[in-house]
Amino acid sequence: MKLKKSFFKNSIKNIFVINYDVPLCMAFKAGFVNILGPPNAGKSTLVNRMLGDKISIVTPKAQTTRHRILGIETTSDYQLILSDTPGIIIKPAYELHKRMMNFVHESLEDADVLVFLTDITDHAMPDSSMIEKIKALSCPIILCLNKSDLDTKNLAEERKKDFSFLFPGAEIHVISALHGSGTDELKKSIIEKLPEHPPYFDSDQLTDKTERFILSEIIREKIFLLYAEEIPYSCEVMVTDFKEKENILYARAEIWVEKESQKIIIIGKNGSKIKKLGTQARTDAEQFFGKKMFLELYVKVKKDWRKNASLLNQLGYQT
Ligand SMILES: Nc1nc2c(ncn2[C@@H]2O[C@H](COP(=O)(O)OP(=O)(O)OP(=O)(O)O)[C@@H](O)[C@H]2O)c(=O)[nH]1
Ligand SMILES: [Mg+2]
Repeated sequence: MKLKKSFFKNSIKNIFVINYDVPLCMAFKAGFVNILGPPNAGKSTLVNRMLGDKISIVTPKAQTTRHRILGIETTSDYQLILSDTPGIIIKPAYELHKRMMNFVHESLEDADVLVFLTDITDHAMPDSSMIEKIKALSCPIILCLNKSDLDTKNLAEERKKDFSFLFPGAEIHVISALHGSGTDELKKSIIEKLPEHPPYFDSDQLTDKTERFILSEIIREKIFLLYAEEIPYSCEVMVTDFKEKENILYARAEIWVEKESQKIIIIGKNGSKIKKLGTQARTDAEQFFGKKMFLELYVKVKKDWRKNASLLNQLGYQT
């Protein structure tokens, strides 16, 4: 018996990968591999590396990822469902942070394999409630010490000892998600641990997210890279229009800020800053979607959106 091939939801390529015929036999493996860890540890970089496709944005600033984003790889033997998650926030300051942490807690609940990833040079250990939650899991736990390329003080052995003490028996990998060292071995070990299960998603699906979401994230990545201090954290992006006409994509997005003063900063002198933002976002979006794009950006003040439950609901942050 063969799985029915999925139909393309729309003609935009790249969200979907090549169709494989997946035999629905008992040896097929599928499972959720949920990647958790502190902000800035390299979780999104690792997901992109293991998928070989950029589905999650990466910046040098902490708290870049705000949602749970699935990256799916299907072969004739397995379906690997990687969950990128927001970095663990110990003391949530806003309702937004609480909603981000809901994605983390959800990821603890449905993991078939849990990957806890930290920066090898960061001596902070997970907080005690997170340790207890991870220890209580019945699924395999893999610890990853990332950024091994920055380990000039040979911290690996010491950090391995610390983590084996916290999670006795857990497998530990020392990797560099950025440069790819140790990531093939990690992926192999993860796949070995997947349970036998039929695929959860169509074999040609790369992510659970929509084109609108992907575009909003591309714009948000550019905001994180182009603006300083509190600006990236005060911004959210909502794509309000996304359509294709004669092989060209037309998209419109709103950048939400909390205050009028932030709107002025986003726009810049004579619109120079927002123009740069638009150009960079469009270039990346065209590469991702494989089509030319017209992108219109608008800046809107949505007072205290980070604290506003109904605006957060609208943005897809679950309660
Ligand atoms: N040197 C080095 N830098 C890395 C490595 N992995 C990730 N980074 C960098 O670390 C920064 C954060 O990476 P992300 O992948 O966004 O980290 P994250 O854990 O997803 O961060 P949040 O989404 O904020 O929780 C980026 O500048 C990455 O390029 C690595 O192996 N070595
Ligand atoms: Mg991230």
